[in-house]
Amino acid sequence: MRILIKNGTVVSATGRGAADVLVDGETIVAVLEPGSARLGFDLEGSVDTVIDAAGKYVIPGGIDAHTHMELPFGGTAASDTFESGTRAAAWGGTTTIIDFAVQRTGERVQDGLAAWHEKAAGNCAIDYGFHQIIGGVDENALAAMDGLIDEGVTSFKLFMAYPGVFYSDDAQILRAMQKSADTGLLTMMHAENGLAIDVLAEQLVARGKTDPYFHGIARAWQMEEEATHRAIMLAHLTGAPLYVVHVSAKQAVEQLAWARDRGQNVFGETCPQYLYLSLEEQLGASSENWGRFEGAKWVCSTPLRSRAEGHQDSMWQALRTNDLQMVSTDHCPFCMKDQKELGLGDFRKIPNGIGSIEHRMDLMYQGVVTGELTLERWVELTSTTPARMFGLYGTKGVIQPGADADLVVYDPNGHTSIGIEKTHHMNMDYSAWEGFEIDGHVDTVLSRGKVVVDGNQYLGAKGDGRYLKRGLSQYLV
Ligand code: DUC
Ligand code: ZN
Ligand code: ZN
Repeated sequence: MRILIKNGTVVSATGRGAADVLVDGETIVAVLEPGSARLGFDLEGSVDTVIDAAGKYVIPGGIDAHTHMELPFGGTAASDTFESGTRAAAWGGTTTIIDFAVQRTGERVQDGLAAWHEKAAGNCAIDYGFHQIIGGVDENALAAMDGLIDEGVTSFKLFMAYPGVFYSDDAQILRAMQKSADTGLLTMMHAENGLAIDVLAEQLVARGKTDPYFHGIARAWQMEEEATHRAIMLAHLTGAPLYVVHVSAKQAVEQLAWARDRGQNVFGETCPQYLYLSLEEQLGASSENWGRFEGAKWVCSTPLRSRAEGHQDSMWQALRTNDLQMVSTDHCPFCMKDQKELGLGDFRKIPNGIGSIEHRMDLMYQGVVTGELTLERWVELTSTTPARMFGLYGTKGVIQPGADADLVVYDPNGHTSIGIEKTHHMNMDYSAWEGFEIDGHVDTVLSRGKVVVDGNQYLGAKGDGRYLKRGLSQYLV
């Protein structure tokens, strides 16, 4: 199948220009000056499908490098399967995900990874890779980490939060980071001081402060700043490259900037919820249905932060200045019924997570509309840097001959209304983004040369997506 996308403005991380994109099979074979006449033959007549992108942007498909499909967590499991979650991703212009395989204390890393392959294989609408959560750093886990690179899993995540679940103490972190420095595996860190947070949470509940809002009070920004600093110092000592996930506190960004200015290989992502939503709105959230519990829909960790304290502005700024390099979703959806409701009367029991995989490209494009980001930076944050950071660049994250034909035709004159009855395809009974209006629209999505979304039609299929063996990070200094 040969496809020509003509008349569009091709946008990359470094510029934009009028160009036609020729796809043959699964691959981009040419990026051409607009108009085929000068080639001396009828290019349009030689292809099976012509997509007219006049007035629209043609961008590399989005890469969401932080998702949790089917994650068993908080007494339940994330409500999107690989099938439903990757379909929703495709609807929203994301053509690659990197999900987190899980190993817990006492389990074999190989078994955790195999279980994730089992969940995903044959079910995904788009291509997918894995990071490895190491929830129990012991001799066996450390030895098994040597084998991850051969499996195409070139990054692992540790948690300084969630004692008794995924938590690693400093000794475990040190050992795992030594392995990271030896092998080139990228250390990803959930940087919050979980031991102190659990004490604060217990004290709040004992005083009757049980509403969802208090989740954010217990997980104070000092807990994120301190853990981020500690992770940076351990990374400095060991020489491990460090990537801090879901950064939400401005003080944590300051730590990252400080480390980067010293020349350390330290990176960070934020997520749409830390750019748009706030603790104040969570306090105000109430409805007839859910009473004071509605704020549960925004319970995630790290938590939403105070707008009055300037955290959201600081995230946008850091995205501009490259103190933060990427935007992922941390897609970890739960329904309100039977899932978030587990925490009625005790915020500690609310499963932590927000579903956003379908809306990341749109929400970040709105940052272009409002002047927070340039068009090029939008592409860089959502596709090109994720590809480079996680060893996919060249095949993914770029429009050039030889790259996979993962392409999105984005209409800046279109409009997207977000909500459970509107654009929502995620397996959730509410939307954390209800009522958000976007001045743009994902029109057409190609995944490895197959048109999977065409306007309001879904043409993809379960099993279209392939496992991606990733290389080492291409972003290190
Ligand atoms: N944070 C969340 O909100 N959900 C899943 C795990 C995490 O760290
Ligand atoms: Zn996390
Ligand atoms: Zn996560």
